[in-house]
Amino acid sequence: MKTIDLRSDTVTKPTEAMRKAMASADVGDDVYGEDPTVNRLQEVAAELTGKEAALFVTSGTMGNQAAIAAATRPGDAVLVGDDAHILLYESGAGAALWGVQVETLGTGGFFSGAEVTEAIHPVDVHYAPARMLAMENTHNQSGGRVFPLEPLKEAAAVARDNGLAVHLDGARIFNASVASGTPVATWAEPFDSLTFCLSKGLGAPIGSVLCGSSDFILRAHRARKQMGGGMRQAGIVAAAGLYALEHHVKRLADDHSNAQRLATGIQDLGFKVDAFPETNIVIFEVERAEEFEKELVARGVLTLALTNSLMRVVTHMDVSDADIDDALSRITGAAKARSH
Ligand code: TLP
Repeated sequence: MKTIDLRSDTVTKPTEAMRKAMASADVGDDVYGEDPTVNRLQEVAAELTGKEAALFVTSGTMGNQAAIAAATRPGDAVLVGDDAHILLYESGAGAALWGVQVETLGTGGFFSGAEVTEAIHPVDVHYAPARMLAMENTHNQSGGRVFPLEPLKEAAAVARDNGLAVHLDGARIFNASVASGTPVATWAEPFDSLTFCLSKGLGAPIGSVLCGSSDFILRAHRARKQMGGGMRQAGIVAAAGLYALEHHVKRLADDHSNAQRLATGIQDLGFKVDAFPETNIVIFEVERAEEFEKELVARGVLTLALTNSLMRVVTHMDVSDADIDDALSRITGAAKARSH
């Protein structure tokens, strides 16, 4: 029985063609800035996002943290939507590495300009001064929802008018772009900086890119070094990123339609789907989710229990249309076995 891995879009393995591109990559020592493939990836990323410069980093987490380092000082506050990756899943790095306090606003990862205004405290010694607003698009924990462009622009503009740096955790910004038909550069425009991940839906084995102004990237580069993220012949992995940007963007639409099919099937079984998927993530309610996760493992379907009542499944390039049908029939089997 083939295992169908729906835990995350991070689980994909490089294709043969991607491996060939990696094997033949021209490389150099990137700590000296001499890796032509890394340099090319950074140029392509800057161009795609409409920013001056870019920095190849090991992960989305490192990209977000380098951005925080570049824009804040210890004791500053970083504002994020609730359930943001920066808050929940970066192992407290903002506090541990840069001494910042992460504060939340809005609900379900979304907020308005008025909520940004409200979240920025007046100048008063009691408060940690808000120095950065970090938004997340698509928003992971809400089921890969796209933060609509107009409210996003408004929230970013309010933060900027109040002197905050505005960062986008765009781990899945290509999903937002494909789902909306709006270019990545348009989604990036309201932000001083953004990260996007090559190792999620785009199917590369490693890597993210942080983009911003040349000055900002210079500061972030230092933070990357401090985190031990200076890689040497990194062109081997940058080549996978370049390959992914060239060949794996349009196909994200297939992941989105697969997620919708999965959501419909799951809903038909009587589970409540949190929000009908706009992109590649489906979150649904299940009693004793941790137990259900194990019941599905026994049937060769890997999922993620986010809490004991919420499960997440994610579509990606290593699950085919037929795998979705298969996964649905195995989930149906597990759900029926429960009701007996
Ligand atoms: N998310 C992972 C887990 O860490 C939860 C996943 O499986 O979805 N921003 C967002 C919005 C993310 O979803 C992730 C990864 C990151 C940043 C961090 O990327 P990595 O894993 O490359 O550090």
